[in-house]
Amino acid sequence: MLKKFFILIILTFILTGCSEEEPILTVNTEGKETVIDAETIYTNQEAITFPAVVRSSGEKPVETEYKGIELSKLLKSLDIDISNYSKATFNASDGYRIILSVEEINDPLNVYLSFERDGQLLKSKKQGGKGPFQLIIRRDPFSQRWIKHVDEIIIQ
Ligand SMILES: Nc1nc2c(c(=O)[nH]1)N[C@H]1C(S)=C(S)[C@@H](COP(=O)(O)O)O[C@H]1N2
Ligand SMILES: [Mo]
Repeated sequence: MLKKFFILIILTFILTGCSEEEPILTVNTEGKETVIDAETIYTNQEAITFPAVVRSSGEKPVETEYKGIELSKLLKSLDIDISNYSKATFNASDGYRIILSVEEINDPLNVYLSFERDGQLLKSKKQGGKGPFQLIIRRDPFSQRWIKHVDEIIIQ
């Protein structure tokens, strides 16, 4: 009886330790906040796969396949019109931040919100990954602006 009780306690600890919060992304336009849940992103009709070369510091370049949604199309699918704004600030959970111009975001086949790499969902920072969402800028080959763990977009 006591043994079962201890096993239960240990299991509870393991399970709460492994449980991850559901990934979300918020988009802010003039104080109006849109919260996008993971399902909306994972099941988006505009998601495509595309090749990219990943250059991580201290490692050889690796050819990979990402799955993601072109950011301009994601915003359109959410009825967020950015045409009257000039820039977007992307914030990551580790404090990293980048700014892109609206022109750059609207530049075709360039800026993607990715959630999968080589068929695997991107892992969170806590799980040792670069996700759950990573911005991929295909025309930025050195990837400094491929912001990992992006969780907030502010349109200004
Ligand atoms: N959130 C976040 N994204 C980031 C960074 C970071 O420190 N934090 N570093 C950038 C830089 S300088 C590079 S070169 C790429 C590569 O990161 P990696 O070495 O993990 O592949 O991520 C970019 N995106
Ligand atoms: Mo870097």
